Amino acid sequence: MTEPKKKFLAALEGQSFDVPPIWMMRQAGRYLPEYRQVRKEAGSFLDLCYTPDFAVEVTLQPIRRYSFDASILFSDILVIPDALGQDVRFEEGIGPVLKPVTNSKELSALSKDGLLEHLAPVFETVRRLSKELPRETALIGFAGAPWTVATYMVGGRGSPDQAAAKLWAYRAPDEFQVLIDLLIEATGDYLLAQIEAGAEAIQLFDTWAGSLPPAHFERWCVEPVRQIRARLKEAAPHIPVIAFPKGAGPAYADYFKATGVSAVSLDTAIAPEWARDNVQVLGPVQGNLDPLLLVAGGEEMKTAAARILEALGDGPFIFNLGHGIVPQTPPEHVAELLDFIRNFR
Ligand code: 1CP
Repeated sequence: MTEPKKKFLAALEGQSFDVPPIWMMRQAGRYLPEYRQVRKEAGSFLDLCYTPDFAVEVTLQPIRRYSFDASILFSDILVIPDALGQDVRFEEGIGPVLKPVTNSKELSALSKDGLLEHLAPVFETVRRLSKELPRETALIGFAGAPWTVATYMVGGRGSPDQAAAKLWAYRAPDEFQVLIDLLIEATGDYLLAQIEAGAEAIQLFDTWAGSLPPAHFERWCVEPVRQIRARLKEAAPHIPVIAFPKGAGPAYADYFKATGVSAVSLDTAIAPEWARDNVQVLGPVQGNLDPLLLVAGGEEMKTAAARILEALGDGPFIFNLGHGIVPQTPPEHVAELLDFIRNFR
């Protein structure tokens, strides 16, 4: 007898449900006391990512608490620069700190030789998760999209305007293209290895997609994701790919068509009715409650969740946030929201 299709994967194939599948970006993390405990034990953040015992445990924590329909591998988008040979650290209270790559010479010091060996613990984590997860829970692998990863590699840390990467891309596009091409290849290798280890769907995070003007958005966000998607489609045609071009605004629709991804994840600023009429007509969508409404909880959160469910619930849809859960989120608000969604119809 064949097992019934997991709800999250069925939604990505176009099915609709009375109660949509639910997961949340950053569903593992500092808002959970049990995460903070393991994080302390692990020492550094990268040690947490590269130690399968710890990474498996923190991936499973939100599944145990909330029975989400999908779990996302615990890792970070910045393991790629780390594996390429860039110096990457995570500092308490600051976030990621990288030794910036700012010219061709520094760029040529990076190499994808040994990438998969370096990332072997991540694949081990995926293998273990695919055995340990409840049978109805799907396993999502992920990576950062090339543009977003490049903003950290060039800027050396998160920045409000991504100025360092933008200036390089504007002043010397052919040089910057070399970095993006390296990331397209490395990311493709990395994701195919996650799929081989048991990832059942892939999400590409392009957190800083919204900072580029249209022609540059096409070159640095759409085209790299299109190439990665095409390679995965060729090598692993049955694996759905979700893209999160945060801040893309009205370009969400063209982005969906041009990249050929299976679904898009909507950010908080997108009106759900607009998304129904312009994006969901193209395929499944995921989103998009403001993570700060989850912090606030109560009626304001429920009203916003209801509007999303009313607008998008009749088509292929996955309930999620418009960006990741923030550390000050009360865990009981997550339970309150799930209860609301699961009893909405
Ligand atoms: O101290 C800690 O515990 C570190 C906090 C943390 C966590 C929990 C970081 C550092 N990364 C992660 C895990 C993570 N990051 C996951 C897996 C967990 C899950 O989703 O449940 C994922 C998918 C990411 C993706 C990620 N990392 C993105 C894209 C999504 C997004 O949130 O926009 C980005 C931009 C990063 C970089 C990064 N890593 C960590 C931080 C604090 C940041 C953001 C820095 C900034 O604001 O610029």
